[in-house]
Amino acid sequence: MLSEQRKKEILDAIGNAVVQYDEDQCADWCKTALQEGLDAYEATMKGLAAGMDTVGELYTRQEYFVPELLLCSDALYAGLNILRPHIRPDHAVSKGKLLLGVVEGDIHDIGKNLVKTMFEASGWQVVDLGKDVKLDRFVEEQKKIKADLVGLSALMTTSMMAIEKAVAMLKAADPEVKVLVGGAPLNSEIAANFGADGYAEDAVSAVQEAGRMIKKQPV
Ligand code: B1M
Repeated sequence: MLSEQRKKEILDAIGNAVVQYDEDQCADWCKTALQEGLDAYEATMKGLAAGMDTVGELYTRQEYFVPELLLCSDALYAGLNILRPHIRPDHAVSKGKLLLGVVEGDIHDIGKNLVKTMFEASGWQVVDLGKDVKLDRFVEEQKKIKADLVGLSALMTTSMMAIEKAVAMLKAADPEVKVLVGGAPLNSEIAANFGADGYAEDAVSAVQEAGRMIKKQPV
């Protein structure tokens, strides 16, 4: 049984490897996490994503710049590739088909990829349109594949305005469509004002919210 102290040591080491953009260290510590029985999702969120939060602070303080952010992202992905196959599905949630993407003007896709990972781990089929996705592409794809949910992600206060447009376009094409939105600048109030049917602040709650949305349970 892993002690709390050892767990913290491993999570801190994973986070530090992201901050120091050390891909090898990050992958090695993620392997150690698995070998020592740490939950893969906990290692992802409290190790990799926590490290990326620190990176964001360094960027805000102008100690890191875009090149460092990219290197830190590479380190995060080196760890995520190790952990992803071990993220356990949550059998309690409903399965369905999700059309997912980051809206136009926004190339941040780490959070969207974590959302995708959690949905897939939970048995959903995910059609991933990627990042910086033109809004009419969401509408066209949804017409073709008729997903149970459309998931829109935005990481910037500027790009999140595209979410409101996308929701309106999707609803104009099909008033029955259900749209789930998320990303750091959003909250449930903004999501509701944008006309979205659901909002989630992280990848796990996104799957739970999706389950609720497709079962049409009351909020
Ligand atoms: Co940039 N960036 N970045 N960046 N970047 C932010 C977002 C920023 C907050 C940094 C800052 O100023 N402190 C800032 C936005 C400011 C704002 O608008 N409020 C910013 C900026 C300004 C920029 C550029 C404009 C910089 C420049 O070029 N001068 C540029 C943007 C270019 C563009 O998009 N057009 C830019 C570029 C980049 C990189 C490419 C270098 C890199 C992204 C690499 C990549 O994604 N492949 C990058 C990074 C890494 C960041 C920070 C440091 C980290 C983002 C991240 O990955 N977080 C970020 C600062 C920060 O967030 N602290 C910053 C970790 C991730 C796990 O969390 O994405 O929030 P997150 O996802 C969560 C939830 O939000 C939620 O679940 C996820 C998992 O739990 N979620 C959903 C997300 N989508 C969801 C969808 C759902 C449900 C939940 O349903 C569908």
